[in-house]
Amino acid sequence: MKGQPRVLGIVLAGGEGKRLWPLTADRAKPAVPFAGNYRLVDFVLSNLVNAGFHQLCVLTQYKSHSLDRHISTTWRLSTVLGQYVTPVPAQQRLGPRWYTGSADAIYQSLNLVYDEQPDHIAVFGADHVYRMDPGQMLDQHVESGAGVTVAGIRVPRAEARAFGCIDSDEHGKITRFLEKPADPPSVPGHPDVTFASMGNYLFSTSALIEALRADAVDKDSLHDMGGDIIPMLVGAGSAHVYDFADNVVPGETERDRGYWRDVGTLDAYYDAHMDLVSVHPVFNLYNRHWPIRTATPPLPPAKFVNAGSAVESIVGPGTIISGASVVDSVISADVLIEDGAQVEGSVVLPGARIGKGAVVRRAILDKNVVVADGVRIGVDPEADRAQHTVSGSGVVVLGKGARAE
Ligand code: ADQ
Repeated sequence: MKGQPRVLGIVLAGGEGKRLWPLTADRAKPAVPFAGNYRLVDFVLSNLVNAGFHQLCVLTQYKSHSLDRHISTTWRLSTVLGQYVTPVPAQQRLGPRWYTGSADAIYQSLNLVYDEQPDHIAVFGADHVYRMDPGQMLDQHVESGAGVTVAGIRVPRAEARAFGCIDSDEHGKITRFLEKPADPPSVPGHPDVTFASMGNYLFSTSALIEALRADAVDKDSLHDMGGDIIPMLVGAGSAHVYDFADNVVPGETERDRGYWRDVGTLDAYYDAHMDLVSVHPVFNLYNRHWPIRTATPPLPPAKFVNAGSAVESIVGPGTIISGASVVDSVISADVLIEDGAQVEGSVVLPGARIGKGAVVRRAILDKNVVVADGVRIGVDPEADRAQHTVSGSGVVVLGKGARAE
C-alpha cells in the first residue's frame, strides 16, 4: 500500500516587520495580535494543521519570546500521534552567526529535515491572513514532479513591487521569477494585474537540500528564499506555480473565496481588520469547516452596561463596555471602555483602557495602552503627529503600554 507522502512544514517566522513599527517594537511580526483573539502565525499554522500537516517547525529569530511562548502554550498537538509544532530559535549551529536570510535560516536548520526524513517540505511564511488548503497544492506538486511549487496569486500590478513576480507557461512551469522588481510584469492580456508569489513553497526534499547547499557556498547570494533559492530552481527548469485561485476551502463563501492579505504595513494591518467587521465580511472568521485556531485566555464573556454598545464590531472576552459607543471596530480581550467614550473604526489590542469621554477614531491601540479621560485620538491630525506614530493613510498608532494623557 502506498502511504501518504511525508511532509515536514517549516514556517519562516524570523522576520523583523520593520514597517509594522511600533507593533513590532517588542515582538516578532508573526506574534503581532490580529482579529481580537489571534496572532498572525495562527493563520498559517491553522491552514497547515487543518490540511493534516502535523509535523511543523517554526523558525524564529528576532524578538521571539512572545512568539515562542504563544506557540508552546497554544499549539500542542498529539505527542502520541507523532504530531508537533515546535518553535526553533536561531542557534548558530554552523558557526558564530545568526541567520543571514530566510534561506540561511533553513540551511542552518537542516538537522530538522535529516531527523524527520520527509518526502516533501512545505516552507510557508508566517505573515499573512488567509485561508488555504495546502493539501491541494501538495497534490499538484506531487503530480507535476517539480523540485519546487510556488503558490501564486493575482495582485494589482501597482502593489506588486513588494512581491516575487511569476511568469509561467501553459503547463504551470515557471519561466521567469523576479523578486520585488521595480517594474513588475503583468499577466498577458491584463495590464494592471501581476501574478505574485505568496511566499509559500512546496519542495521535494532533495531539491531543497541541493539548492540550499549550492546557495551556502555562493558568495554573491543574499541567502534569501525569494531572491536566491526560487530563481535558482527556476533556472534549473524545476519550478512550477500553484494557482491559489484553484484552491477551494470547505465552508468558504463567494465573498471570502481567495482572500489573502500580506499585513506588512500599518495600513495593510488596519485594512485587514476592517475587512472583518462588516455584516458580510470579506474574510469570515466564523467558518467552522476550516477554523482559524488559537487558545483564548480564561476570561468571562464580554459585558455591555449603562447602555454601552458595539455595532459592526468584534468584541473579545473579558471586555467591558460601559456607557460607551463602539462602531466599526475590533476590540480584543480584557479591554475596558468607560462611560461616554466613543470608539470608531479602531483596532484595540488586549488590556487597553479607554477613559470616560475619550474619543478614539481610526486608531490602533497596542496592548495595555491607556487613553485617559477626555483625551481625543484621531481627531486633530497635527496633535496626533506630534505625539504618536501616524500611518501613510492617517491611522494613529499607540505602541504597547503607551499612555495618552
Ligand atoms: P517578504 O515577505 O518581503 O517576501 P521576507 O522578509 O524574507 O520576504 O519574509 C518571508 C518570511 O520569512 C516571513 O514570514 C518572515 O517572517 C520570514 N523571515 C524573514 N527573515 C527570516 C530569517 N532570517 N529567519 C527566519 N524567518 C525569516 C516574501 C517572498 C516574496 C513573496 C512575499 C509574499 O520573498 O517573493 O512575494 O514573501 O508576501
